[in-house]
Amino acid sequence: MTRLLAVGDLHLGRTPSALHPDLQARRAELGPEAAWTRCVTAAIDQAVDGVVMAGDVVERSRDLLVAYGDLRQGIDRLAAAGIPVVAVAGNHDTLVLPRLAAEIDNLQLLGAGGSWQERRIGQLRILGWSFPRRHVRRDPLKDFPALDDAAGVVGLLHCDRDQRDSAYAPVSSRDLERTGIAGWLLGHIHQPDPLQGPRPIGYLGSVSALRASETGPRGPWRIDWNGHQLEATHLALAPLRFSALEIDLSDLDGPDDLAAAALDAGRRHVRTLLAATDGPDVIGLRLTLTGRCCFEHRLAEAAEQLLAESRPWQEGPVQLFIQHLLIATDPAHDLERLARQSDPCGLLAQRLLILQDTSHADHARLIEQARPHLADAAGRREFQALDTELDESEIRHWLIQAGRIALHQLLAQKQTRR
Ligand SMILES: [Mn+2]
Repeated sequence: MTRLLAVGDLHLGRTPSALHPDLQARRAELGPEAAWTRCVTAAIDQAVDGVVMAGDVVERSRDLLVAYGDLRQGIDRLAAAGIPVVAVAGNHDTLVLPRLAAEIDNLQLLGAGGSWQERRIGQLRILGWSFPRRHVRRDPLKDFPALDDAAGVVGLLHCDRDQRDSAYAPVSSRDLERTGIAGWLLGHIHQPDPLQGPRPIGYLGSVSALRASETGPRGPWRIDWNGHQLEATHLALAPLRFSALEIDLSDLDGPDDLAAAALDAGRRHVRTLLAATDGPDVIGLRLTLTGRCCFEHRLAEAAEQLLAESRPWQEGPVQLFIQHLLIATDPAHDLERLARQSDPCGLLAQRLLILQDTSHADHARLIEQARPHLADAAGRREFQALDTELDESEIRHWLIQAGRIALHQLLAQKQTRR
């Protein structure tokens, strides 16, 4: 049995963006440095045999002294617990990571200069490759060593998967699989992959949410080797996370109920999270307002006011704030009237009516017009883990949702111009 803690894109030196102004003073407790301290504690508590880091440990090359203190402190604690640290350099820390490794005894850079290098941790052999310069257009797997025995070998690589023309070490999923090793722990893309199954291959993701668009759990992974296969477990220990929630406004009586609905959605979300994990310290809520709203004409103003004036609030051990509000309600009662206009709002309303009516003569044509565009988006790497075969109801759902958001924004522009 061998256990690792695998750390993805850490970006020490980057401050978390999109925080509420009231939380700015706590920025240091919510960023990558705090997440790193928690990684170190987790590694010691879970008695791992080694910590592996998949690159972009540091945000910028001039951040040697920004990162040195925090990284050093953590690595010293790991050294005291007898836990070695192995890292590969990514495109952000190409220059600074080798320098940090030269300064810190217990930090080993793997695959310096872009040549594959192996290091044993417990029963596992870690095979890593580091960025030799900031841009690398050559596929590093072209030089992957021939292995007599691929059992118990784990690949550690910062790379751009399935983006053939990328300047950030392009590799293909097929070639990763073809190596036949026990698993691949990848850095670069901040959205973590599921890493499920007996042979986990994929992105570890950012260790803490660096942008509001990085929604969902963030943290390192515990990797267990039982002598035959790997098992990956996500440890969602980041102090800050962003969560995308939908609020159905159909039962609300007026704009004054909006804040209570947000409060309720946040409370239920925290309850669900705490049932499964410890939960983060702070959650930024990204709320999408849906349903049939009876105060549609006052909704944009109410949402804007809520976003501008609401302050963070406490829900058990978690502090919440509203980071973003998006209106995607169903303006059904207005559509018929709007559709009689010949301006952009009217044209959009006409199409929304057609999309909502599956028996309309033009319905199928609109869906088929959208299919190639949506298929293109669905094929992008962000959605690779998802099913890219779009069925008609999905296309319809996304078109209606996007149409409603656009219509709300058009109507809001008209109102401000008045
Ligand atoms: Mn990167």
